[in-house]
Amino acid sequence: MNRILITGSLGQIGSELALELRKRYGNDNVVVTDIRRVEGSKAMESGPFELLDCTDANAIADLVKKYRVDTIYHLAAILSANAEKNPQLAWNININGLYNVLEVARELKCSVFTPSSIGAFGPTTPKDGTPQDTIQRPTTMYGVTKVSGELLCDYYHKRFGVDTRGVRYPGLISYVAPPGGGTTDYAVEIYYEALKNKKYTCYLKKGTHLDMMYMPDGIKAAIDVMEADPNKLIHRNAFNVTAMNFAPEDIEAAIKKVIPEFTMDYDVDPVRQDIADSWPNYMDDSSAREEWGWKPNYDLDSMTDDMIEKLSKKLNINI
Ligand code: NAD
Ligand code: AKB
Repeated sequence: MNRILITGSLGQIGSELALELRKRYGNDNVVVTDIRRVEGSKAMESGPFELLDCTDANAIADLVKKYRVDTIYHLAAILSANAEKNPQLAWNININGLYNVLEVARELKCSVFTPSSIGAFGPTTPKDGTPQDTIQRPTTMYGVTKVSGELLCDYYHKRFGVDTRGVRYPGLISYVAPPGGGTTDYAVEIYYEALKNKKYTCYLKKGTHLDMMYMPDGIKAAIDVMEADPNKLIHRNAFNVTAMNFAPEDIEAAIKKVIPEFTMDYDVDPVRQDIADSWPNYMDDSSAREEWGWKPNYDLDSMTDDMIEKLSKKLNINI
């Protein structure tokens, strides 16, 4: 793996994944693309950047040829809460965008990383210790596109031999780029509000347990699964991966250990609550652990310490 192209690179994951990939493979070997520019973005400014709309298959193929790309990290997507606001747009970007990437990969012989999500599960999925292979009947457009994407990636591997790989991410928590309109965004916003205002109003209700992960572990998962020995992989796409699971009151308590005056109240958003209620409480990620050695480094307390340290520097706030 030498020449990499990332779609949707200026979002929450890409802004950090691009920098880590450039550190490992060299700035010029990682082409950062997005449908928009983000002024001041290190990912955009530290190496080649191109505007790219993933619904334009020819434009993807042109860039893959121009930079002699052999690996695509396909991150462009519409996340769960935004997908419920505009399901037609979500279908177009999440499905047609992925189809275009897979077709280009088939023709030009690239490997492809595609993230799925805990959103690929639904209310009839076993909620506790959700198995790797289980019932997937999601009730959101995001979930419908994620299950379809998982199947499409498996199909392109089986039918055409494309080296497709991926993980089912839980909610990701980070301080570099803001989250892009998901249901788990509260677990990022809470740190910003704790530092800025010492209080936060949560849109999910007490007791809503969801899997979560700190971004350094999310980046590690993406790179590790792409570098895994293919002979050891029984699954290829959509590996359950998790690092911690908590409800809003648990993250409140973790923040209070560092910022004792922090308080939280609730004003529940029924749309995002419904989405969260349809997702697992926690997944079983033993397939990822067994097949490619997945192991996260951060739990809730170590993530909270690091988030508060990094974010207070970024926001120039003394605690
Ligand atoms: P994000 O919303 O932060 O970033 C997505 C990026 O895609 C944005 O920069 C946006 O400008 C770009 N984009 C939108 N439409 C595009 C188009 N037509 N062509 C090209 N780019 C386009 O999302 P993210 O959090 O970085 O997520 C990346 C992937 O990981 C998605 O597939 C998402 O479903 C998945 N995922 C994310 C999380 C999470 O918590 N962040 C969890 C599970 C799965
Ligand atoms: C979202 O909430 O939509 C994402 C995800 C878990 O897929 N963070």
